[in-house]
Amino acid sequence: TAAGADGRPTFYLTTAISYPNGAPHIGHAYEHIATDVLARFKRLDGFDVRFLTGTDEHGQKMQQTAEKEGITPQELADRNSAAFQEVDDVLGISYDRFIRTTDEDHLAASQALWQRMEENGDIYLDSYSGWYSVRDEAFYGEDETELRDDGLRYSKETGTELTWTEEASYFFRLSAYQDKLLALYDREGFLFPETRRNEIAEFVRSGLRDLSISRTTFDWGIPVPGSPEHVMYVWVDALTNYLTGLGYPDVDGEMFRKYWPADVHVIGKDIARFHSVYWPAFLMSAGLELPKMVFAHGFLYNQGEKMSKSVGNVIDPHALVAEYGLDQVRFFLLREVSFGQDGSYSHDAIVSRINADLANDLGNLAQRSLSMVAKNCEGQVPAMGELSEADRAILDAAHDVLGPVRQAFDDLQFHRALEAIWKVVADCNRYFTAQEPWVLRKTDPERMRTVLWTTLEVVRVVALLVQPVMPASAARLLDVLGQPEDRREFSAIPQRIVPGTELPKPAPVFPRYEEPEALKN
Ligand code: ME8
Repeated sequence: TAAGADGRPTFYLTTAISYPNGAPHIGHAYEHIATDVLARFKRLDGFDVRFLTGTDEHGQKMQQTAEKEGITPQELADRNSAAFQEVDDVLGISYDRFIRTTDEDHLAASQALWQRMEENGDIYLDSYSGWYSVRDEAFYGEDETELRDDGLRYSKETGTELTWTEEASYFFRLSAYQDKLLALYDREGFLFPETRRNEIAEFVRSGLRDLSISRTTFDWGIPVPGSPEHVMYVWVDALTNYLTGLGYPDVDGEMFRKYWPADVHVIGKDIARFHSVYWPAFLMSAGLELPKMVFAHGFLYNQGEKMSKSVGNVIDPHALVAEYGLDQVRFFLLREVSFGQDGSYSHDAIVSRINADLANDLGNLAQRSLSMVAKNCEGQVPAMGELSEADRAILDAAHDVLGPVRQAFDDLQFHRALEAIWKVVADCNRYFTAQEPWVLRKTDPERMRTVLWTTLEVVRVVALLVQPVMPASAARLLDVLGQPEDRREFSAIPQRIVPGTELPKPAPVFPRYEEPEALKN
């Protein structure tokens, strides 16, 4: 990783940019939350982070949706891009820039990238005839399509309807990059998880056709330099957003030098091909460094069912947050689903995580220890006496967990990181119960104080570590532990909780979820 001016290592991460042709749903929320958690983790771990997200506003899908609604594509984009930004705010997404592909600087960046690829001899004019899915904004080869009983042709992979398209088009010499791409997957992995990489490598090995990269039958897009009757294929412009976000084409600019290449593009599995085949090929053509990692997460389903407007089971992130609380939703999504696999959302699953993991395990541990301290230690962090073997074991477990947690974050295995932290919580609950500080209160007050100090110290470490996932709840927990703002980064983990620290009145941080009366019967 490159180091910034102040010596801190840099970390540049991005989400996919969403199509604002409809309202944001829980699938978008999932991706943005996961990426946000990684951004927050890296900041707390001493990195100079840049986090980009936004909306992908061009293309035929946007144009068609706007026509149906009787508004201009720009009006549609304005309205829905605002809705996406609002959801990001509700979800606490700590992005540094929300890019819109209709932003002025993005036009310049896309045209500059096009020109670099053209100068490299990778762009030529021809005509395209073939199948196009407006829903997927993707071209499909004949072998990737199927004719159904209704007489229409569909994508085998995504099931979306296809239209026959014939038009003058510029092409990108994708076929020239086959070997380089295969070498990339072999050498660096590049695309994760591995199952996705194997699929993509298989696709590339089976032979790459040159890619149609401009359209002439509609005009909602970025004009091709020198040929304004062509607009760029929306994916060319969309992928370029990752460069625009750093000031491209100013490659000598501070931001670009500092943060490019990206450390990770977080995307969903349905757009792995665009990010791991087209994108690295474009970058190689333009002579730019490649991102270090593309991570394709799985899809989120509603109780195992695909969410769709027609089924009426699309989940609105606002409703979810209003019902369960933001940190609860963030925790649930990352703890419940193995990142990279598909996952399912259900009311029962989220309630069970809230009540078991949060209220019972972490909430009770904090509440039990803090209320004993409030009653028996004058509301101050007690002084510890000599540490027993049991004390040392649980303290070591807490302090040593940062290593595996950091590794899990570097692998984007958020569920593993949380699993490791909750193992410490479970061990500490067992420790607390076994030590019986409520008995020691009468028999050996010094020993009681040592047990309470030890428990507070473990809770402090856990609170520090869960900040990226549950920023507000962790902050409240650190407040009731009397931790100053400047001791909340991971570098503070080895600095033990200071005896004598004044503690505010303890207040429960993780309430149980109670079923509303109406739902009980
Ligand atoms: O694909 N579960 O935009 P998009 C999990 N504009 N993730 C989901 C999901 C679900 N049910 N549904 C969608 C696009 N996603 C392009 C991206 S990037 C240069 C251009 C994910 O609005 C999806 O996989 O259709 C993608 O990563 C993101 O949401 C935006 O999807």
